[in-house]
Amino acid sequence: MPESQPAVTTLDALVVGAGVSGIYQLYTLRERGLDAQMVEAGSGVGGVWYWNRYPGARFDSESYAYGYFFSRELIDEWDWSEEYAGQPETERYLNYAVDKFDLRRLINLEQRVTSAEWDADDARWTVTTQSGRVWRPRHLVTALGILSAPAFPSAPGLDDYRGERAHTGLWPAEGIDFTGKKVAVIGTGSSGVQIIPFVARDAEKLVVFQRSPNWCTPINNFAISPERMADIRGRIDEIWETTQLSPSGSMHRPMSESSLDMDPEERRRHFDRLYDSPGLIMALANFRDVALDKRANDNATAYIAERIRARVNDPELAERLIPKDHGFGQKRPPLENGYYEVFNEPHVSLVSTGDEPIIRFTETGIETVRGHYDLDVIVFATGFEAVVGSYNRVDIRGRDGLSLRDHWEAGPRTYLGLTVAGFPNLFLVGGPQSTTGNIPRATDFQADWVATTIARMRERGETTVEPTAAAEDAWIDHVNGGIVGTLMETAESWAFGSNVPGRKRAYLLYAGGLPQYRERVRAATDDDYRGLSFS
Ligand code: N01
Repeated sequence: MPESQPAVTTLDALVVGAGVSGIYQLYTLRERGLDAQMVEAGSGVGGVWYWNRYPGARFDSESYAYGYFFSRELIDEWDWSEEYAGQPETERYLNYAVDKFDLRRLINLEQRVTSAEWDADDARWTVTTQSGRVWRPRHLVTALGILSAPAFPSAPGLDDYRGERAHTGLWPAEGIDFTGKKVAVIGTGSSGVQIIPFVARDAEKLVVFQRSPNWCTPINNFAISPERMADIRGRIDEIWETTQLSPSGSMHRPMSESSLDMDPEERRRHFDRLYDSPGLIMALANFRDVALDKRANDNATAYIAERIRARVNDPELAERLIPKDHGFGQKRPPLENGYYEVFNEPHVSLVSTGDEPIIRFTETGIETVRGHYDLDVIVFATGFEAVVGSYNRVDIRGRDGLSLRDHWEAGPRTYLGLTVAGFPNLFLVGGPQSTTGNIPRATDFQADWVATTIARMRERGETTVEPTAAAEDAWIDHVNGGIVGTLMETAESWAFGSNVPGRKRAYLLYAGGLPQYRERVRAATDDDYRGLSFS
C-alpha cells in the first residue's frame, strides 16, 4: 500500500466512545462473537469520568446502582468506598472493567471521529478520525454521551484572556492550583455547585457568576464500610430489581402518598427526613405529586427555599441564590456539599449576570456593566451542548449524502432512540429520545438490544437495518407527548437545548421513565421488529 494511503480496518461493528455505555456495548458485541472495536477521542477510557476530572466531581446515583451488573465476578471484586463515589474512583473502576474483560486491545485511543459516511454499494460505514485512520464497519454504534460537547459563553474576548482557564468538562489532568489566586467560576449547575466549595477552600478570592440559581440539596454522602459492601453484594439482585422498577433507573421511586393529603406539620416532617437523606431522595423519592401538581410542587419548593435562607447569613444574598423562575425538580437539581455556606465567606462574592451582565473577557479578567474583575483563573462550569451536540460535531452522512445535522435541524429524530430513518446500520446508545436518569441503567438495555439485533441479522444473512419514516414520526410524537402536562415542560434547561443560543426548543430526553421505555422497545421487537426494515 502506498504510504499516503491511510490504514483501513474492516469489521462488523465500530463503537464510538469509551464511556460507561460504550465499554459495555463493546463487551456485549464481542460476547456474541462479533468482530468489534472502539474508537475514543480521549487518551484514556471513562467518558465523562475521564473528561470531568475537576475537584468535587462525583456520582449522584448510588455507586453500586451505577456500576455494571452483568458480571457477578466484577461485583464481588470491586469495593465501592463511598455511597456516591468521586471521579477518580469511577475512572479506576471503568479501567478495571476494561482490563478484566480484555477490552483494552480493542480500544483505539486518541481517535476523534470527524466523519462517518454510509456507503450503500458495500453496505458499510466509512468512519474517519482526526488522525486520518479509516474504519469500515458494517454497523456503527454511537455511544457519544449526552453531556460531552462543552459549551462556552458567547461574550466576546475569550481569546484575549491571558490567565489560566479550564472548562469542568475538559479539566486538565495535571489539575489547577487555586491557592492564593483570584478565581471566577461561571455557571451554577451541577458542575459549578460541585467545584465551588473546592475553589473557595483554596482561592484568595472567588467570584461566582450566576445566570440562574438552582434548587440544590445536600448529598449527605457517607463511606461504605466492609460490612455494608458485603450487605450490598448480598442484595445485588434486589438492587437490580429496584433499578428496573424505578422511572430513573435509580434506587428511588416517588412515594405513593400525596403531599396535599397531609397536614402541614406532618408534611414538614417528611420534607425534613428527605432533605437529610442521602443523594437524590428529595428529588426522586418525594411525594408522588411533587413532580406533577403545581400546588404540591410549591410546597416542596417553599420548604427548600426556607432551608437555603437558614444557611446563608445575608438575606439579600440568600434571595439571589433561590430560584424564582422554576420550582424544585423542574430542572435536574444539583447535589451539594457545603455549597450555600461558601457564600458566608468574606472572600466569596456572587455576581448575578441578569443584573450585572458580562460585557467581555479581557486580557486580565472579566468586564461587566459594573466594572472589571481582575482574575488569575476562570473556571467555565457552563455546561454542554447537550445530547445532540456530540452528534453535531461529527459529519454523519446517511443515504444519498443526507446529513444527520440537517435531519435533526428542528430537533432530534429517532426511532426508539436507537435508530434513525435514512441512516442504515447506525445505532444510538445513550443518545436522544431514550435516555434519562441513572445513565448505565438506560444504556445497558440498549446495548443488549443493539448486540442482539446485529447478531440476529448476521444469522439471517441480512446486511442492513433502518427504521421507516412513519415509525420515526410516531416515536417523536410519543416522546413529545410524554413531556406534555409535566412540570418540566415549562422549564428552560439543557434538556430542551435552551442553554444553546439559537437552538430550536425540542425535548431531547425521554420523560416516560425507563420501565415504559423498555416496554415500548420490547413490544416493537417482539412484534417482528415493528417499524424497522431489514434487507
Ligand atoms: O451544566 P448546566 P453542568 N453566562 O448546563 C450557566 C450532569 N452532571 O455541567 O442555567 C453565565 O447544568 C448556566 O446558566 P443557565 C447533570 O445531569 C452530573 O453543571 O443556563 N452563565 C448554568 O448555571 C447536569 O444537569 C453531575 O441560565 C452561564 C451553568 O452555566 C448536567 O451534567 C455533576 C453561561 C451550566 O449548567 C450538566 O451540568 C455534574 C453564560 N454565558 C454534571 N452559559 C453529578 O453529580 C451557561 N451558564 C453526577
